[in-house]
Amino acid sequence: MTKKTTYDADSISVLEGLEAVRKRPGMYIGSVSRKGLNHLIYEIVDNSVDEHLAGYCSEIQVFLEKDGSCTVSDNGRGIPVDLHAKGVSAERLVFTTLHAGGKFDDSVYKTSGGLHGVGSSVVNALSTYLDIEVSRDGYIHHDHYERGVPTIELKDGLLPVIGKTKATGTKINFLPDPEIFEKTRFQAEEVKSRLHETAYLNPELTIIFEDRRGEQTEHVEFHEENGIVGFVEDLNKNKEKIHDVIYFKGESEGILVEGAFQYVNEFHENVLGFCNNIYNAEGGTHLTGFKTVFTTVINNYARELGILKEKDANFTGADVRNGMTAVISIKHPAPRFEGQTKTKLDNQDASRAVSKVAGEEIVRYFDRNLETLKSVIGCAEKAAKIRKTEERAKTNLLSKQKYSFDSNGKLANCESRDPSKCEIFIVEGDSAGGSAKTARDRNFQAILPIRGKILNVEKASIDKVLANAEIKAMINAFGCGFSEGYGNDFDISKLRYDKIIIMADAAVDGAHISTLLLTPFYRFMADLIYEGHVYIAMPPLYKAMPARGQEEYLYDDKALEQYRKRHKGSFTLQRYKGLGEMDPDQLWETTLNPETRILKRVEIEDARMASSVTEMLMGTEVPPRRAFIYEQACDAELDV
Ligand code: 0RA
Repeated sequence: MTKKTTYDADSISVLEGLEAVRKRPGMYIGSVSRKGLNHLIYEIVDNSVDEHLAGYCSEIQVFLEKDGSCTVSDNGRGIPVDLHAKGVSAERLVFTTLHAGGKFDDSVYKTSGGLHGVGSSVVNALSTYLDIEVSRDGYIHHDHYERGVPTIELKDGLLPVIGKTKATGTKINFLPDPEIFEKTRFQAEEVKSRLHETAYLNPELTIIFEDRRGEQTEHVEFHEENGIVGFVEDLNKNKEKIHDVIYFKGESEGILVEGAFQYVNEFHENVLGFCNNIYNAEGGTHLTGFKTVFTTVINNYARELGILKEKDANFTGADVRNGMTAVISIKHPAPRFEGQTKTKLDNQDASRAVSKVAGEEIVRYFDRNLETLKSVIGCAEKAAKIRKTEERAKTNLLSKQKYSFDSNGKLANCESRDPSKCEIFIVEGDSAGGSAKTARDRNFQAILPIRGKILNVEKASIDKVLANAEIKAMINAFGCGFSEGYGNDFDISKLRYDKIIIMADAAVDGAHISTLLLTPFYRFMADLIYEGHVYIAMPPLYKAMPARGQEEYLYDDKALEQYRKRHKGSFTLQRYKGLGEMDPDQLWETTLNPETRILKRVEIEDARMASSVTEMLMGTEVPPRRAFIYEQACDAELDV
């Protein structure tokens, strides 16, 4: 369980000033894209959750305000405001010094330790303003900062009091700094999803969310009495369930372990790991502990029941998790993280503890619920069968693939063989494909036209998927193979193109085409997305030709609206119905030329709450190269 020690001078170690945070924001919040922006909210909320875990806070409110700011308030004890050893209010130190945070120790202030658990001071540094009210000891204490710098003068080191109150709690209102963030509009859906998840992991907590930015305020309350059982139920809603959710809980080596799982009639697994309420995107020791013991348990039962005969090989781990949705949540007193994004739990004792608790509890359950056990083993049998078919399919594909790159049907490859310079455009439709082939710079741009409806692979079995010509063409062209739940033959180092760019008509809603095209990427080549290689081209919807002045391409209706406001004189408007309508020069200028085009990079924003694959995929805009280099140059300058 998370423990709070007493709050004293030593518990906050001053590492560096907030200047460092503004210079290299990415180091502290991951990125300055929308993901990083939303992260500001989580940093503040996580502190309130810690106060809940300490036993003092039952409700947290998160409001997205009309002015673009966010208010997070809780009914905890309130951040201490008394005089700190350094002669200023403790609150000041919390917001102006970079403390080690839970990443390095189990300090007072931050126990959980997640991706970038450095907390309040980072949010403060990256906000145009941050306003705080602490209700404690009968008074409301007030403080205010601008870009991390306090603007209120302390009296004898103490904060001004702006009112009386019987309540206790902390209220923080902050506005993200547009000098730092590419986008400053919080994404309500993403924030709600994360808050909902927090509610599942803390069944006694209520989280109230309001989006006050629109005409009407959206008000949502998250309270999930059933905890992670409800979480699994929600992840599986709209799916064909094979049995009721199985729940287990226990303690070992001072680590609290909790798990819930349920099988559905699908061909993949979804096993999520949390440590101290923080999602571990890269998994880690808690998950390996669970997976290992689960595989052993199921194989033992399968042999005991005679489902696996002596001559049969064991089910693989992936076999036994076929169709499984699981949430494993542990509370660890001193978590350590590793991996590319520091979200992979690294403590060996976590593996032992989960393995012990899950092993004992799952056997206890299955001993009493043989029918459920049999249907779970049924899923493993199905998976094993498919795995064998797949292994055959894969051998076939790979042997065909060997020399098929250049003779790959309609692929118009580029001349360069240096993957770092190459791009491949996936173009829907033969006519658009033809225009793109004429318009491209064949030196570094390849075109792969694909036709019509590509198979919906979310549901299809692997051999069907591999029989699909369009998907095969993509796998062949990219050159890195593919991975599926049952094995991993994907090798990103073999990728032949730095950018894979999906190009579809502007008129078609980007999200719509992404649905079918991105699903196979996500399912078989997820690393392409995780490593930022997948883009969506943004062809313009209109061309505005004024009587006097420059022609301008407009990328959506909003741009047109703005153009109308901006542009008083008369102008001719050309609307492009499809890519095929543009002449090669226009296509080059608007969609292909790195100097002038706009791309959206596909990101997996929130892989856990989404009920279908496509909801997870979102775009962030990548400006034309010139603007991009300019931004990089700014960064470089700041990076000294
Ligand atoms: C340190 C000590 C105490 C409370 C908190 C931190 C605290 C921090 C935050 C951040 C957001 N909401 C919060 N609520 C409380 C307890 C001090 C005491 O009363 O002994």
